[in-house]
Amino acid sequence: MMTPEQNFMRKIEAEEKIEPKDWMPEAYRQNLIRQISQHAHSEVIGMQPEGNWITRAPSLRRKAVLLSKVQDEGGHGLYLYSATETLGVKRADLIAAMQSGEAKYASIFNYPTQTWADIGAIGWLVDGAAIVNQISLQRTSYGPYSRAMIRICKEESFHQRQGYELMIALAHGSPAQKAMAQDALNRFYWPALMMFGPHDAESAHSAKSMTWKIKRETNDDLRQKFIDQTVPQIEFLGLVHPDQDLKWNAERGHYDSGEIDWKEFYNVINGNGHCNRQRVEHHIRAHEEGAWVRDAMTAYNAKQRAKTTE
Ligand code: FAQ
Repeated sequence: MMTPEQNFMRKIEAEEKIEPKDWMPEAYRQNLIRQISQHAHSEVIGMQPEGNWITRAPSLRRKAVLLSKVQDEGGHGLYLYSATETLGVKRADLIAAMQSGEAKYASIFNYPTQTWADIGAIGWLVDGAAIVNQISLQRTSYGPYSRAMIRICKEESFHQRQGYELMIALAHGSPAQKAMAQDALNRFYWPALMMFGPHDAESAHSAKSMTWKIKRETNDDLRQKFIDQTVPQIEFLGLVHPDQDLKWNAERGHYDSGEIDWKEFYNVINGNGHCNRQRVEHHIRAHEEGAWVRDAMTAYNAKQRAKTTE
């Protein structure tokens, strides 16, 4: 007879998904709540940098594409909050933890979007980095998270393509447009590498998350994939690679990279990036302005329940 713990590890080893009603170690549950809720917060906060450009998109086509992309990100946040709620927590508590600064969201969304080219760079590099990570997470051991990732990746690949297509238009446009594309690449390249988190040796949660198959590949391995795939994309655009130390390493079969500015990374994740305060304040304001919608839904649900129990 197996103990619940042994049965849990048997399922993990056999690549069977863990479902909400299955027994799971408390630390597994807590680690999932932490990661999935932070992922949800990232999707929702991630609407702000691009939302900033919806009213200023240069054509109706670009505006429709951007509007639709930003709406998708909101939808991803909702699936991910629902996936987190299957672990026995309330969405309102998760949101309160993000608003108080107790729970993090991806560092990248604390950088400002200064020009229209930044919208291209975000789709190409930020969604591109998110996909590399999320493809791997499609095989995560927790069923609801894994299924959410499959759908989200389909939408993210459209996001990545629209961003790259925008960059092609700028990079092959006038000299001023090409310069704008280069500037956006220079500003977003390093923060995109930071999205994969600290080096494996510094990553507090990785070892446990890999054993439990919450994460399937390490921070450094995923970052390397992204670095390697981005080099030919930069070449195709005819832009200059922002990493002066980048070199092909034939022995490893990968590019060697310059070092990330970890001081900047920790500064941003600890709340002191360029836009941290602005992002959270905006979220709180929008949340408060939407209180009447939540109140109306609660009242409606109470009325419906009263009707069915009459
Ligand atoms: N930013 O021990 P680790 C998107 C924190 S989706 C902020 O390595 P872990 C779509 C980490 O949370 C982007 N914090 O942690 C989109 C932990 O803090 P804690 C979001 C970071 O969990 C596109 C501490 O540092 N994607 O972009 C970051 O094993 C465009 C120690 O780190 C996901 O969330 C960071 N970059 O590995 C939307 C994917 N890195 O909790 C709109 C799912 C680390 O102890 C527009 N998440 N930290 O206080 C993951 O894969 C993992 O959670 C990692 C971090 C890889 C992010």
